[in-house]
Amino acid sequence: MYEKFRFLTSGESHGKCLTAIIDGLPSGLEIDTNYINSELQRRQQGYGRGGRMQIEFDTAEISSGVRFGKTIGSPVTLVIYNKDYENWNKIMSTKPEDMTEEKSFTAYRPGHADYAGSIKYNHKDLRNVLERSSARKTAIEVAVGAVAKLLLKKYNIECSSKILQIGNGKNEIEFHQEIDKAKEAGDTLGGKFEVTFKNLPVGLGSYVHWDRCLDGRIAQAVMSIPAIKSVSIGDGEHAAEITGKNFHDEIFIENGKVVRKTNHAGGIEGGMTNGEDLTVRAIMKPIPTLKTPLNTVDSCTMEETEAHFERSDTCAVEACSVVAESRIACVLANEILMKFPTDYFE
Ligand code: EPS
Repeated sequence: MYEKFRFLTSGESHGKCLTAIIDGLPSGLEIDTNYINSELQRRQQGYGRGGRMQIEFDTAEISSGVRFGKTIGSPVTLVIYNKDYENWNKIMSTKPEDMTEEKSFTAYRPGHADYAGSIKYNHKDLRNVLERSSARKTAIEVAVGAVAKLLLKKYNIECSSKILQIGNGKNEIEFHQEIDKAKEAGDTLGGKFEVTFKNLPVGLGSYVHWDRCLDGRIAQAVMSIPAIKSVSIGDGEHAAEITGKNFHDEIFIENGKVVRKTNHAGGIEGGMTNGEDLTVRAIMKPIPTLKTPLNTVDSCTMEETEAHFERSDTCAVEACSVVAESRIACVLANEILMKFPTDYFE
């Protein structure tokens, strides 16, 4: 299927850099690097983040597709250099003569990609799986998402997110208490968040084919963020308990305009935007790298052992909500460019 806004990323967690190539941007779009970098800072923050965030200060370099602050219609390349690479350059070297076993590990970490990834790609050293499966790659996705958000701003579309739950905590004070408790116990926490997009035009997505349904596309984009285990639209997570009379958003007319008094549908009916706010909720599982290691098996000895631990976040739900905003922004940027095709902005 032909997509308008496409991108690919590359880069390992402790490699030299993370890179993205974005294709399909019209020319004349102003690219505000301060905005991209402020989004990258948002992703680095949040109570419960770990040691890596003390090392990195993510900023994006634009190396193609932009001239004098505006896109020129050619692919846009973004690069984020990993500051931590200076501590890993021998271990992550691309040269065969630098081969080392330093930082190799062979005990599968439960909850991570290690077990299936090592079988799939035939790796003995699980470092080869960890490096790309790490959530570090979400940094470059947030940079791409910032560009998508700049495009959406041209159409007055705005987005935000909020944390709904962390552990058993339901407000900011409780979030901090829950995270402190987990950290002290050498444990980790997940949580639930909500992303909202406002001012979307009616009719993004379609009901005509399963793969054009916008809710399906959003679910795929959010579910594939590392550690996400559940995605719902509007009040979808409660739809089993609510009757039809109370669930569906009745339609009224006010000053000649179609209006709703509720938004249980989360802005999507029939796989299309209906003009109401798009609301997406997602649940992140607890970070699977634990200071108090989980039981596992060593892939070399095939004996039971404890999982490998280097360092980790206690909780990264706030960062994850920024990643989800970015992924959804990319889906919507694509839909906007399909609905309102243009090669340039004046
Ligand atoms: C992350 C960088 C990683 C992890 C984290 C996300 O850095 P490092 O492995 O050097 O500590 O902190 O990734 C995970 C916890 C994970 O399970 O993938 C980042 O930049 O967000």
